[in-house]
Amino acid sequence: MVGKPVPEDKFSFGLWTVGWRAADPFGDATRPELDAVEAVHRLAELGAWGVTFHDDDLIPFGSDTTERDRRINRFRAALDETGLVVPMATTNLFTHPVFKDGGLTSNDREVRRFALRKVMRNMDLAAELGASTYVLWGGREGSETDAAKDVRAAMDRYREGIDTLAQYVRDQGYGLRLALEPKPNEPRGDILLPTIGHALAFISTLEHHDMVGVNPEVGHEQMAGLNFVHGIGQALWQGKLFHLDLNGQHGPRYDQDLVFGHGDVLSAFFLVDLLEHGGYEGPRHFDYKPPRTEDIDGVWASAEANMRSYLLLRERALAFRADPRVVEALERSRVPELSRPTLAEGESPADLKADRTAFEDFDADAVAQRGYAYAQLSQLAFEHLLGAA
Ligand code: GLT
Ligand code: MN
Ligand code: MN
Repeated sequence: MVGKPVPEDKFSFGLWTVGWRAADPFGDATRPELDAVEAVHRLAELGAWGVTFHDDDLIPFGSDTTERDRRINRFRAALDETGLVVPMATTNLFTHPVFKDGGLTSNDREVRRFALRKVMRNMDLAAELGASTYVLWGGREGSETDAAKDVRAAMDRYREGIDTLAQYVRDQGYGLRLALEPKPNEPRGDILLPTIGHALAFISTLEHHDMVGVNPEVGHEQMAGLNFVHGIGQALWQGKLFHLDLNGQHGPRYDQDLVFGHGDVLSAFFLVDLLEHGGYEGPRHFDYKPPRTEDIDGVWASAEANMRSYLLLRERALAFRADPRVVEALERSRVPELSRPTLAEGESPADLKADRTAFEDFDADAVAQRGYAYAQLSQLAFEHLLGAA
């Protein structure tokens, strides 16, 4: 059985997760406000390593300088007392009505300039608190009608905005990297940069592309019916997995933000397997919502559940990799063979063309008889997941 989480596990939580008051489009809040200082202490007691925030989670929109400083100082003191770190911060460009048509891609230029300033201001605080990643989730960047948004102009403005922010980070000498968080829809009818793939393609067009990666969220890709593990695999392969948001989702529907693993559990197993052996060393960040039915005890129970789910899946994934039957099954399925280049060292297209065994003498019908034994392999994974192997 797994033990209590420890800082080495690198578990982090957004202040907006445990602090969610559970107001939804149909009902009022069911929980009172949670003090950020209380959140830091409780998360530390539970074994978390880090805490993340939007500017407005910590300092309500419109606070004056005195109030702002007071809140920051209390928060900083709580961090010092508990040893919790701030690995990431982000900006709220979605709650205030001024952002109803977006921040960086609003049709209103004044809004875009205000949005940039709001991000820059919180980047200053993020850098001061030692964060290394700055997330940008463009929840309001999008439209409900295609008549409203010139998508090509919006992409120009998105690129201008991200490059301006990256340039700011560079000019200030901050140790921050930017991570874009894709989502297909909600709250907008359609959101720009809807998937990991769109975000990666967009990043390649940036002047400061080296400073920008992705912050994919489990549920957001699954809302689009996509395979999260494949998306993470490609982001890792491109060196762009700067951060990630772990949670649970039951397929395409509204954004559920369930506890990690409490959705597609098989996908969660393969995700943890990939993160643990795929070279990802960043935070294991939870972006979930404690269900609206829960009181504060339920909030802390659900926070703990995220970490326990990850640890349980990690235990199972490590056992899966270490099982000699799995090593053998992977061989039988030719999984390691995919790491072998298709051409031999130094082989040219002309050499390949001259190789009769590759085509003229290749017996496609005979090779087609080979089974890949994925049935056995995938059942082994399933049994390990259930602790039955
Ligand atoms: C908001 C959203 C999340 C993002 C947060 C970062 S805000 O809660 O639903 O997916 O990660 O801005
Ligand atoms: Mn998220
Ligand atoms: Mn979400």
